[in-house]
Amino acid sequence: NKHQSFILWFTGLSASGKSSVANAFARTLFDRGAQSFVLDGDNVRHGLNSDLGFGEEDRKENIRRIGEVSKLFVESGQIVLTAFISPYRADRDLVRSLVGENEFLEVYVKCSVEECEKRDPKGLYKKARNEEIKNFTGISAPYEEPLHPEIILDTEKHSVEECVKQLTKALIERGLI
Ligand code: GGZ
Repeated sequence: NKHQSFILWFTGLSASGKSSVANAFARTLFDRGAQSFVLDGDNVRHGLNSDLGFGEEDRKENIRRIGEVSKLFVESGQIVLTAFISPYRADRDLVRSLVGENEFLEVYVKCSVEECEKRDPKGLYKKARNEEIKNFTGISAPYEEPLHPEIILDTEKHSVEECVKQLTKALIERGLI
């Protein structure tokens, strides 16, 4: 077993680029012969967690369940890439404690609210400003920046391809891939 299994926990604002980088990185891992799986809003919030909304308690439960599912994936030998806002530090730390220090890498996908709002690919920031959507992260709900993330990817300064290269380098340095 040449590859270790671990969780790359992407965290950041809506439209910061979490899913884009995670999916591009999954491709890179595949090319290197490593199995990985991406968990994001599209395959989790619409299925397993379709009963949950965006209040503080529901977000907490969202992350708790994703943490437990990720743990199962790690036990099955996969590299798991999770792409959720996960705005609360305590919730991210809970997942970290669930799987153990060596199997959890927090990846802060850094991008200012201003830039995310400019991108606004789904028009959600606009709706949040109009109060059509309540509790929107960065506008009317908090985002707690990671204090000591293993990796920081600045998508405001760097392209998705550049971020994938930085991620690859960081994991090689750690002997994880
Ligand atoms: C934040 C929301 C909200 C609110 C709907 N706040 O850009 P997207 O659309 O595709 O990603 C966002 C996604 C966030 O779900 P997560 O499971 O990642 O959030 S958390 O970790 O905080 O539980 C956005 C959409 O859902 N969305 N309403 N109020 N994002």
